[in-house]
Amino acid sequence: MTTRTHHRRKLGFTAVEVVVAVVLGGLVLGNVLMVLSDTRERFASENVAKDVDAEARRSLDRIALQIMGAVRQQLYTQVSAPLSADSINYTTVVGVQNGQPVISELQRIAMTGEQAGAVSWYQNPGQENEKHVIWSRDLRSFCEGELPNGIDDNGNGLIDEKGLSFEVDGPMVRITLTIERPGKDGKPVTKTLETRVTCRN
Ligand SMILES: [Ca+2]
Ligand SMILES: [Ca+2]
Repeated sequence: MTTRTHHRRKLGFTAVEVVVAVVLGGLVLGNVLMVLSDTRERFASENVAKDVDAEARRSLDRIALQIMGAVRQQLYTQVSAPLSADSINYTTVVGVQNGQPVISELQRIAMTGEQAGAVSWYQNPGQENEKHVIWSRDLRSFCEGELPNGIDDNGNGLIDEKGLSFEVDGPMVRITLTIERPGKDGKPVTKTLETRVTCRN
């Protein structure tokens, strides 16, 4: 065997090695990219779930705080189970003057909007000096698992309750809220929260 043939054989072997290495490298890289893309998709859908969760909590806390500060005798929405209302009118105590509580202007928290519902807060609703702030834009039209059919589909004791519902029982108000956003895969991501608060004033 001459030195040249040996050299050529050596080169040929190296070329096979290179091809194998390239193929293997490609496979490894492909797997790494696949794992990365899976992870990214998982993070993205986890993020939507987290955002929906956070929005539901923030909205419910905001509503609950308002109702807790409401004046019991001036809770103008009195709907009891199995019925519920998608809005509530109330006043709050905003201070004390000469030993007497100072009552706020009329306020309202309501589900508004056509397709995608919104949680709206109003001061002086329907008046010239009305103030309107949207607290959330991702309200589901009906509570999770509920259909407009005259029965309590989701078994929570309320019939056909909306994405935002208030049920008043004396000084206690039960607030239910369902936030929904489309997920990365197109399927809706939904969060339903419920709380019961008592008007303090
Ligand atoms: Ca129900
Ligand atoms: Ca129903």
